[in-house]
Amino acid sequence: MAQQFGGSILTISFICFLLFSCCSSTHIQNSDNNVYVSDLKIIHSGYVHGGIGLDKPYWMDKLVICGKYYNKGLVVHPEDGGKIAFVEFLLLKKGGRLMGLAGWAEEVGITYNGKMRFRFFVDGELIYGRELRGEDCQNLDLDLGFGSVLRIETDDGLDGYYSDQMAFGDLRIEY
Ligand SMILES: [Ca+2]
Repeated sequence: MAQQFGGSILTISFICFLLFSCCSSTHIQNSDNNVYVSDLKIIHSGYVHGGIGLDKPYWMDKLVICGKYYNKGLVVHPEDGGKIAFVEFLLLKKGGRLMGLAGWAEEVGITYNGKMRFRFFVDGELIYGRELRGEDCQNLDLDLGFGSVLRIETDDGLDGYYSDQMAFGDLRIEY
């Protein structure tokens, strides 16, 4: 009886071990290899009009850039008056590449005939920056180096609030 009981405990333990191994490795694999910036901890931000758009803009439920819908991404719309909006994220670990697409987050009935700018910094050092027009799309594939804070800045491109709905589709770090 004791032997039977011991055998059952062993069997149950083994099944639990298999389940745990399976589920935890899948989870770790996903989070280790592909981390979305919108899921990272924000440690500092300012001058973001309407709030930081985590996976969607504040004005609608869908993030659409250059005609494509994104389930994950980031919208950093600067405050009017030439303000520089910024958001700082705590990186989970060193290294990796910043991937995604930069462009204008669409809004029905709003023109995109203007400019916007974005810049990425790692631990205060500029790693990439660009000016885009509203209809432009820019693929991103940037080496993050070994820093611990990713800072994203956006501004209106020095031509006022036209096309300053700066957004990043599928913005993620691949390790
Ligand atoms: Ca502008």
